[in-house]
Amino acid sequence: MEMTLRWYGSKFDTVTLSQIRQIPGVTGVITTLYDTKPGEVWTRSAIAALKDEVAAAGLHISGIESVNVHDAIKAGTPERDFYIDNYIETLRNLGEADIHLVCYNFMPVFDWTRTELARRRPDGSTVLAYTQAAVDALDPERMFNEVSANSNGTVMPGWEPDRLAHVKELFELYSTVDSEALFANLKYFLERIMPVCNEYDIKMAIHPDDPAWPIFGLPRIIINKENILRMMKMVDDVHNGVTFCSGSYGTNLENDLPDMIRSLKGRIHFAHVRNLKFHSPDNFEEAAHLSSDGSFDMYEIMRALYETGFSGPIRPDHGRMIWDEVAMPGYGLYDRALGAAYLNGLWEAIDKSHK
Ligand SMILES: [Mn+2]
Repeated sequence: MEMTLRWYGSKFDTVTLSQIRQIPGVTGVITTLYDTKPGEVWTRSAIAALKDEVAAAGLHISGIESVNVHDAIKAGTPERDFYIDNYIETLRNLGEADIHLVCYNFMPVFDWTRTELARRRPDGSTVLAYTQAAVDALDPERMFNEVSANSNGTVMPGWEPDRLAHVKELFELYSTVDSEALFANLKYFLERIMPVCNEYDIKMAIHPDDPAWPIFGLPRIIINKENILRMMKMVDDVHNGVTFCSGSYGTNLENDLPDMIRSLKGRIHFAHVRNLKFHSPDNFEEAAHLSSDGSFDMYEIMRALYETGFSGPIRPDHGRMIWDEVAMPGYGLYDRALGAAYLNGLWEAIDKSHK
């Protein structure tokens, strides 16, 4: 595995590449062209500039998170072929730049959803949190407003203010899309992009839906072992793979995370490893990465990745806000750096115990 950190680009991130370079064991970044819109072609010059900037800091691009999928593709509207052609062109441009990993998600309308962006924990840190009761009490428009008002001046991925203006239209777009239709639209998309992925050896890594159940009446399919195995089989190509995100699949306590990792052997191309603390099955918050601070056995998660021969990039995921840092919720420097050091320590111990 390679330890990495997500970085949104110098225009958007409070964390600098030179800070990332000083986290022990971190050699790459997972990044994106954050100001491109879903459906837009990523130009070769923009990709080259990003690559050069990262290289100048002594790091490299380990993968892209994300190339977002346009809603026309997810909803299967007549315009989808136009947007898939653009997606293919972006993949070709990334392949030409020697970039071989692309994370994406197939969630309708919303990216990951939390109902609190700064819940205070007993140690004084603040974390992202979720309660089903709060989602049930909110409508989607209010949700958008609250997220953008509490993001410390940053733009949260998937919660870009310009999407708010279209939230009603977006819901209309999905009014006839159930989970079977969403599966069919995903299959159509994957079958069309697999040739270019094979040509350039680009591993597509779908991110799970978060939380791992339908919200606001919208279907969600990348939520459990049964569905992800169905997706792997429906387009059975190694380039159709998975981002294993412990914090997203882990939102559903019925998901056995190490068992899921083992069942996806060879198809996990990217891993997000983080911990959650549950107060009840539908009230959880994001803990420190350390096992004892949350509800997951992080050693067993890392061991399952190790024993299935995982060789892709791994990154700590949402961190707590600590030591008075002001940053995008979940994406500060300090707690993610602690997470990277901890995950590296687990990996070293597992590696040595296998020798
Ligand atoms: Mn994730």
